[in-house]
Amino acid sequence: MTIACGSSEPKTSAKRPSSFVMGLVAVGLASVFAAALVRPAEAATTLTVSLWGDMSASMPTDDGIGMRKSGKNEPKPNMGVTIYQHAIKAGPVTFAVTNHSEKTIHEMLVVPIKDTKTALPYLAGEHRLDEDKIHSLGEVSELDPGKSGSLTLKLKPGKYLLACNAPGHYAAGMWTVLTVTP
Ligand SMILES: [Cu+2]
Repeated sequence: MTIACGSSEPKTSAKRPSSFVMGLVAVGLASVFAAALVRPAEAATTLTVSLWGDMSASMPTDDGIGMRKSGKNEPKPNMGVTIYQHAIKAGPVTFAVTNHSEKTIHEMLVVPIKDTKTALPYLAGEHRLDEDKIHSLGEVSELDPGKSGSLTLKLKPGKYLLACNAPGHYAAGMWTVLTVTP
């Protein structure tokens, strides 16, 4: 008993300062990590965007949001916009866009949308979205095959349509939806 007490006492007294030091180190590390985490959040998020596909004879013409008669609202894989992150944090976003088609010029518009069911203003005669009414925030326009371009926007939380508005391309399924979280 006595021996156990005697031997445990120095241990306890030695523990106090060391755990205090450990605590300080932990607080120090935490603030270093906090600082490291805050900075990238303030820098622009980079979103890689791939535009792909070429026109074909059997191009569907009702694949835009809310346009397909079947009610199904997934783009068919004739041409498309592919992103590798479907949800990102609000703030500055750099869209790094590459046209991976073989022979077709594509572009990318960024359009705020309320939901993914409502059809957007569409010029049926011109086979494209009505850019006077959709309020695109910006675009990477007319990329030749193999070319890249970029666009940086400050995005608020919400849903955004990334679409190509070359005639026929949106209706052929050339769009995707990006969610921006608070
Ligand atoms: Cu296109």
